[in-house]
Amino acid sequence: TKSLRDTLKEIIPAKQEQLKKLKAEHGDTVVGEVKVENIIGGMRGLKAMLWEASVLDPVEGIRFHGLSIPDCQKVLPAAPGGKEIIPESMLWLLLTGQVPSAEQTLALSQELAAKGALPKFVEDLVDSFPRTLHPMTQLGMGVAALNHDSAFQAAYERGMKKPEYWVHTLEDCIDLIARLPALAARIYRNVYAPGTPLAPVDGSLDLVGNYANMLGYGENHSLTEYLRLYIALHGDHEGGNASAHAAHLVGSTLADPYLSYSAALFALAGPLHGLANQEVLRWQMAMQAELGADITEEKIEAYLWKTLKSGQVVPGYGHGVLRNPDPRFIALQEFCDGKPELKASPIIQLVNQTFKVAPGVLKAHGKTKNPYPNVDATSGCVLYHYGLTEFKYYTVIFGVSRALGALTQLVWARALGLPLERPKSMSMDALSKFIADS
Ligand code: NMX
Ligand code: MLT
Repeated sequence: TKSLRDTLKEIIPAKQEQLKKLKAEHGDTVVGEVKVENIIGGMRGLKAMLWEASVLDPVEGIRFHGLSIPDCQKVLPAAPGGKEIIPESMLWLLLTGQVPSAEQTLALSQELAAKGALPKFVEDLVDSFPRTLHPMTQLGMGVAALNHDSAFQAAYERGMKKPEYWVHTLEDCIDLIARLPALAARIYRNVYAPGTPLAPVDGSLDLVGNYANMLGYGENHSLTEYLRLYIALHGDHEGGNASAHAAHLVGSTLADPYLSYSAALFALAGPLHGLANQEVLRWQMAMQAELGADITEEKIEAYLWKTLKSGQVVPGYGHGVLRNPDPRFIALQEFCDGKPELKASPIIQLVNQTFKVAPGVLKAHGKTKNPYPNVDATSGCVLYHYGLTEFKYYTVIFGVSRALGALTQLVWARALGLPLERPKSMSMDALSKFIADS
């Protein structure tokens, strides 16, 4: 069976040829128009970047190289003894566009485990952080510091040629993905259980098997499976989301993958993006505390209005692209539906009750273009059910995941020789003058 590197070597020339042709034959084809509302509206809807691994349809949701989430659940290999898709098989799909065999997936798990330990200086750095520093800040700083050992940076300093860029980028990306669980678990231990032992990376486990083990949940097979699904599904959401886009922008300067991905993490740490999963739990818990034991749909509706009237967003609802319930939300709900103890969990029931009421309230409120839940509406609440209750940590798990897609893009950006990203900005005066003159 072919290795990941040989598979990539085989497919890269055809993709390079495809790009060359697109540029030469269709470079001046018009794809869309730029309106003033795009310029002042966060570039929403503007088709302005190349992203290979996934495409987000507003109605259907995400497809990874054409495969929907249910397709992926049918064809992507699980961990030995598990049923859910795992980040390794998702990473292989994202990088190559091909479905890996069980053997290829296992080989990737073994490679990641072999490379999973942190350098001592990063352990010391992370151990020096105050416990009160937000886990996402710690994760971003730890990832940036890993660039000490960047193969790409070392090769660049030696004067490598452009065709070699992707090779060293890939090595850094694999090393980074391999080390994320040890880094993320160390942060968890330091913040929430200082002084307790931390399991070493176990060569016989898959990436999430190791992560769960290092978090202290290795015995909980159900949570480990949930984390596998969660991390595989959050891996990529096309290119325009803030974290992926940040990694792409920084990567376009030829900064190494560690620096590029730390930028992604700091974007993910914002409440309108990845931090929403911690905000959802906080909000649902406050709702539970205020409404007491007898929670009815009418009471939830009133609570939703109270949130909106106080000028806050309803966390976990709305989306920059989606105009339907997020299929990742649906997949996580289905995971819960298949498990009686999850179905009976008060927090999951509250998520379900909120889902029944919130779209109607948001429609009546009339502002959000998408009144439906995104993935964050449930992802953290499931963790809470499992006893992983430290909600300030939740976005770190998202951060372990998003590396799959953001780093895949970096490999392809280097293989395709994509240029520095540098859009043109305009001042309001320049815009007004342009409008007056046209
Ligand atoms: N609750 C209340 N108001 C909302 C919501 C919401 N959930 N979603 C959008 N709006 C408002 C939004 O603030 C804006 O108001 P204004 O004109 O006063 O600025 C208006 O509706 C139009 O916004 P949209 O065009 O529908 O949304 P946009 O594309 O700008 O933003 C989000 C998308 C996701 C930032 C937005 O829906 C939101 O803030 N949602 C809550 C936070 C959240 O769940 N984020 C997680 C996204 C997923 N992720 O994992 O990253
Ligand atoms: C994501 O997964 O990145 C979020 O759903 C936000 C987005 O796609 O813009």
